Amino acid sequence: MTDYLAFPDNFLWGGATAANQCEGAYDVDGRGLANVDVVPVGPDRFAIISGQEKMLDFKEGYFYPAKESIDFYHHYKEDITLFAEMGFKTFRMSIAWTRIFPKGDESEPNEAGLSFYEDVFKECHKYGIEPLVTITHFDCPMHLIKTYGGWRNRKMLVFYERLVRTLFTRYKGLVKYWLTFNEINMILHAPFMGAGLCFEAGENVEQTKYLAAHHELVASALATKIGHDIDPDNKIGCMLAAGQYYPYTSHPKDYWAAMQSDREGYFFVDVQARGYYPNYAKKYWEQSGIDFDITDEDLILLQENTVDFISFSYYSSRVASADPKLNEQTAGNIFASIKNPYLNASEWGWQIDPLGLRITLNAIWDRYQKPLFIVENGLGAVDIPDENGYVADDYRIDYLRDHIQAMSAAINLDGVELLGYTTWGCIDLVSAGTGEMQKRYGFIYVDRDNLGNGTLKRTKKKSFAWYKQVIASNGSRLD
Ligand code: P53
Repeated sequence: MTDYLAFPDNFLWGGATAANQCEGAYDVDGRGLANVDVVPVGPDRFAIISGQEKMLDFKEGYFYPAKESIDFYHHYKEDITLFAEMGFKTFRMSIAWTRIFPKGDESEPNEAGLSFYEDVFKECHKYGIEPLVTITHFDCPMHLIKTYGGWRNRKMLVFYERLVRTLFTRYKGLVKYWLTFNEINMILHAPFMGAGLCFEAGENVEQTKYLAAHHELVASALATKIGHDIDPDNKIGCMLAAGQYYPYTSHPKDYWAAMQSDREGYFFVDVQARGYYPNYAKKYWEQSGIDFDITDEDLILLQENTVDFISFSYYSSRVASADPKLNEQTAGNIFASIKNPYLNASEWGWQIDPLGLRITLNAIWDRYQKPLFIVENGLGAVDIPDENGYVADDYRIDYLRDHIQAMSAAINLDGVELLGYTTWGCIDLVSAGTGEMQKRYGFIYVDRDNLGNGTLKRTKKKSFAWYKQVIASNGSRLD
């Protein structure tokens, strides 16, 4: 009989963060400025992260939450101790490119930045925690944006190659699990955040986005090659913002709309996992007049350097419709989705769908048959501490329990191969979408508000003890 709640012995339980959303110390030890630093909290944020409004420097009258964030830079020992107390097997984090190459195009790296991450990795290993490192989590050095136009420029490949070669060489033996680009499909939805792109009036935005995507895909293959060359033990993965699209009705046109929306994301993984551009993409470019240079060397690189595993974030399923009127209502969200009448939503309107995680796991597994890794999942919510500073976040426990059950079903009942699970924002951090601090995901509360007030004190929430028990029981105790 199948044990419904069994997880593989070496299953990698843990939590996930990203440099710009937790480190702070934006100008410390030689760090340079990046796109992710100059995106403020507030109503302009969406226009800026999507490249419609240019903000290439700090401006008076705005608050920039990434400058200080939760100051993981100076608290990492304390924070990793807490992760260890929960029993983390892995900790997902990202490297700030501008700590290693402050401008991006230098020939020599910044030693202070390199040694910071070395210390962090060593601290993880002290507790038997395996680092899972995202090389690029939405960040692009500002100098590369101003001078070269971000990922629309092929020269980015040279700078990225220098970055990854430096990282793989320096951290050989300390890091084994790597992700090349966080949510690579974000290029299409928030291109300033995803690829350092701002658009000029009259520019063919779609063409530029796919050109930048091509450069990132080649860069990802290059990183995979270099990573394997430097250490054959390295496991290198891609990363997709996932969440299956459902058709709004059973009308075939709605099913078709859902399939097309799914392909916008799978397009990237099709290349990274299979090694070549899918026909539907080539045909779409042809029909939309999108045309850019792809060299034979690029095609060979893509073909020969597919990823070892596929990682993804999952917060919610999505809904697509062929009706343009319905689609209009969702404009302004990073991922367009019509409200699903069968699901409840978070305070930020993200629909809660644990079965959707099982569906998504199966869809990706069926498509690629490569090991999967859920590297983000969780509930962003307003937490209200009681008079002792304690947060009883049963709503978060419920969300995670339901998703862990769905994951277990995918493994045990469907035969999906899954390497691990890292919940998003295991310690409260700044939201990527809104820049708010009060959209919290953590097991650990951090005393800081949307405008940067607070002591940065860390306090365990109710979910802290709960997740500790989940990990200690290898997923069999979810009560
Ligand atoms: P926040 C939108 C939709 C799906 C994933 O998001 C997304 C986003 C961006 O908002 O990004 C990932 O913080 C991303 C993380 C991010 C997390 O989801 O807006 O990889 O950096 O923080 C959650 O609630």
